[in-house]
Amino acid sequence: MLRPQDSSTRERKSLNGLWRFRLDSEGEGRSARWFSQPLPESGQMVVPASFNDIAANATVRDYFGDIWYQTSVWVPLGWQGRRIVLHFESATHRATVWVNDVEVVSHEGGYTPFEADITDHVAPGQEVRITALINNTLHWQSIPPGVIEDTPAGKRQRYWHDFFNYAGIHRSVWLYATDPAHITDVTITTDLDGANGVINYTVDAEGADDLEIKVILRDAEGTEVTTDTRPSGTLNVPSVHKWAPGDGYLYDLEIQLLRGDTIVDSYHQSVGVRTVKVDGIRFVINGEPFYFTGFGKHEDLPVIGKGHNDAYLVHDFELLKWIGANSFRTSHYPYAEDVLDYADRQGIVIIDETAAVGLNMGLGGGIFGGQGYQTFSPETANSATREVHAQAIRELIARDKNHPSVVLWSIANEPESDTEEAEKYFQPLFDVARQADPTRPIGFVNVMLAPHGKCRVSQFGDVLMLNRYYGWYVNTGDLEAAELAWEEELKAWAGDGKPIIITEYGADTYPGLHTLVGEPWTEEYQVEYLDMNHRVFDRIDAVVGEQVWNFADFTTTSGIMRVGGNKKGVFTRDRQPKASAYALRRRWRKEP
Ligand code: GCB
Repeated sequence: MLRPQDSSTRERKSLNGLWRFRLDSEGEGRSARWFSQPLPESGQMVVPASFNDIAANATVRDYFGDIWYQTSVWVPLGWQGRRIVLHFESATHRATVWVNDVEVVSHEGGYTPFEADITDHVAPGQEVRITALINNTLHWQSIPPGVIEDTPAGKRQRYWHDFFNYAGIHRSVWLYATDPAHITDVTITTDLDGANGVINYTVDAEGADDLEIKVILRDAEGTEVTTDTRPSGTLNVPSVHKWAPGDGYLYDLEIQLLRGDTIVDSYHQSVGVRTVKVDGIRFVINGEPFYFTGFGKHEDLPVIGKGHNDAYLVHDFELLKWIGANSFRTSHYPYAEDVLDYADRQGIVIIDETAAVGLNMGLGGGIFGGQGYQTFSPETANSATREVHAQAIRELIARDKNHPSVVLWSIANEPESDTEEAEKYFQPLFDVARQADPTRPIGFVNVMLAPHGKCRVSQFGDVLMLNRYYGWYVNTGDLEAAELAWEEELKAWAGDGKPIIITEYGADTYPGLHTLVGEPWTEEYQVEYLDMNHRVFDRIDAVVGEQVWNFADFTTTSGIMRVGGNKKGVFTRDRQPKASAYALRRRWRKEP
């Protein structure tokens, strides 16, 4: 699915702004046909934003169930004879949408886009009512999973991931128009041939059998480099300006559908020419060994929760540059497409992750609340869950396949991986990912509970991604013992002969808390903890990356291990530096 854009033949209309809003705790709206009228007894809600923190109300914040959003929009008069599409960049965690009284689309999964061709249900020059029934409940067949428990105080939503279950319409909603004959998809892969670049492209189109195709490649200055007239082919780029970490150089591939001289559809796809591969214990970009520095991040902001915000997007990337980070992981779900587009342009490298987090009943207790479930079983995560997970992988790759910034797919974070059931669950999912993208390495993020020798899933990955908390969750406050234990485990993993990226290491740190001798929770301890980790990484050849947990403090469910959320940020939630930010800056920028 192509992201909506304006071009010489395409036009978008943003539906962002204030929408009518209503929680539906009894689940009565569907049978009462709330979509067929102005939403009764509604309030107002912001799109894009999570709804949770907007209302000053605990019931709204913790609400789970059906949620109604509704807006009205005038369909532009000029869209006569055009194909008209309604596009949601995401709705968390699932949605059904009506246009006036007609149900047009349903979608499962909170972090990937969906759309409906609504041409037959609207008329240019008329106002149309758009109603979205969002549902944010997590259950065993959702990704991420959760469960609703009956408690003496009523029903409660439980889940096993360490971030707040923000929900709503987090990203932009668009109406857009194209010609009935239109481009539906484009797939780009790139290669290098000495100093020259190679761009392989495939264009898919609908209703275009009698049309010609033209693709025009332009450089960043807009100068034409080459053209072609085949729906799929290879373009050669003499003396290519490569896309590289720190150098987000992009070419523009314009795809045109032509009837004679008339351009019927035009779509612009940016292209970064680069190669990625795993070579023994090296992670190689453009033939050069690459070392990841950076963070696991979250989409998490005051007031708007997981709502996308361009000011924070640009600011966060400025902070990445300030600190000398070259990469981050989209922990623990696909981020807004604006983020990926910006990473392409800024030359920031991305590990792109699905929302498969919390598939591990061995974790938790104090952090995530009561458990008592088995991760993989016919009643819990089962083959239906795996199909939803497979679809999440396909949708992530379909959405992000053309981003040069994305160099590695992460199909899950810290699932149970030390059991036969886990091995059976995951093996086919690696196949799904490889089939969807044969060009990029694939992996998953391993948890401390499945150390080397016990993990049965890491065998399927091209790289090893490890989350480890020596000196925090184990050997707490004893960095000497932590260093020994950590090095011993890492050496064992290094024996596998694959590149190792440390995708999480971190210590909760309450900003402003200081002790002369660093104690857990102080700014001093976070610095000493990171130093210890870095000593270990620097001694192990196979370590090709370090991503601190986390870029910034973020909101979680409440619990005795969390003080106003997870405080492992190197920056506070409002993006002020802790002492560790300066320490990392010195290391990553190699400044004294
Ligand atoms: C992890 C998880 C991450 C948590 C983090 C922590 O291993 O992947 O989601 O937030 O640990 O701080 O406990």
